[in-house]
Amino acid sequence: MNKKLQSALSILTIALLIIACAEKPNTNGTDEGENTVEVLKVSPELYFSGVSIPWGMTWLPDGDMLITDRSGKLLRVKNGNLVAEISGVPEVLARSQGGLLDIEMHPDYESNGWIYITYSSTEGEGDGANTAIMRAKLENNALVESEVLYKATPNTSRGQHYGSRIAFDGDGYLYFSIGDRGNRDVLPQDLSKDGGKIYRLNDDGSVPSDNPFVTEDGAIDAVFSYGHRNPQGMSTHPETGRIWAHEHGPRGGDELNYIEAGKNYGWPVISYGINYNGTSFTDMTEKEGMEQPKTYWDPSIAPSGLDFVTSDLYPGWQGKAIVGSLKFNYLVIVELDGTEVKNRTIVLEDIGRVRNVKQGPDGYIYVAVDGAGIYKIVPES
Ligand SMILES: [Ca+2]
Repeated sequence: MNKKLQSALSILTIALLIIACAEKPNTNGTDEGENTVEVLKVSPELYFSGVSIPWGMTWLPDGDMLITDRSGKLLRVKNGNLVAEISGVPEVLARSQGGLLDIEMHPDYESNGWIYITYSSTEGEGDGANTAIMRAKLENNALVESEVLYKATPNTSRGQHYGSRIAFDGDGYLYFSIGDRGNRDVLPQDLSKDGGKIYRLNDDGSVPSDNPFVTEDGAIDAVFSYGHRNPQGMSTHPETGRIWAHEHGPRGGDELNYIEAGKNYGWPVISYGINYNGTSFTDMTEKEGMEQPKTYWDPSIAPSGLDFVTSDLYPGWQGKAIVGSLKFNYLVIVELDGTEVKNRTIVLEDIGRVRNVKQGPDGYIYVAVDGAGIYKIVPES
């Protein structure tokens, strides 16, 4: 081959690689790119152990932590010690993946006192349960002034894929996720049905007038995005104020998505995964009108919990997303460039089944692990 042809071919190869990189979600693993994450050594310190499935955690202005145990308990913890089990918690169907789920404070909690909770509720039509979101205030370690803001219908006796996570965006809108309830062929692509959606409400439960489907006949007004499988991680980017979410995919298809109004995230029409029994359900990984994930995990990590690091206690981690893995017992640090994923790094290997991860108001990252409790992640100096 002559030199000119050779160099033309290599330019073409590079060009094709760039195009491929631009179109496909980035799946870079632990060894790609400039990596500042590995430099930092961290170790987990057990902070609180009195919880079995620690789904949600948030903080009161005095620094006390509120922790939901999926079994139906809401715990108040001060300096790693149980202060109280909060009363007035909604009744939940604590079965399979259901129970007391996420908890989040209103961004203006100090002035209005509202706390938001998602859970599996048996209220309404049909056997079983479906995901609900409520708000309440805390008074003498009791929830008072409780209001149910949204309840997915109908109930189903299927035990899987309730979601659920809660987040407020930079403009104060309330988002929560509901999974496909094990009914992928019916719910996620049908805008008139609950399930497989991310919802957006005003903080009082009313529907914002600019929600994407308010003018569409038959569509549920509260829906913000659809085509989701089971989002159990959702968080607001600290700089943009926009929502990111990850979701449990099928085998080899867990996804991290940038959530935008009215967008279809494809489940189950497009996916990078296959059925857990090894059979295939779609041969499409992309389709016009459907969003690509920003990254996907193959093999599936079973992601749970998502936050962004802003703390200066973790040099090199700032601005990055942190994702828990239920399946592989570690944390993944995801480096972003705008809305694109640059690389992923595994940290805290063997910490246990990570149910949730959040940066606390004290700047420390807290990792909630099934069967173990809450760990405080301490950087080694
Ligand atoms: Ca998708």
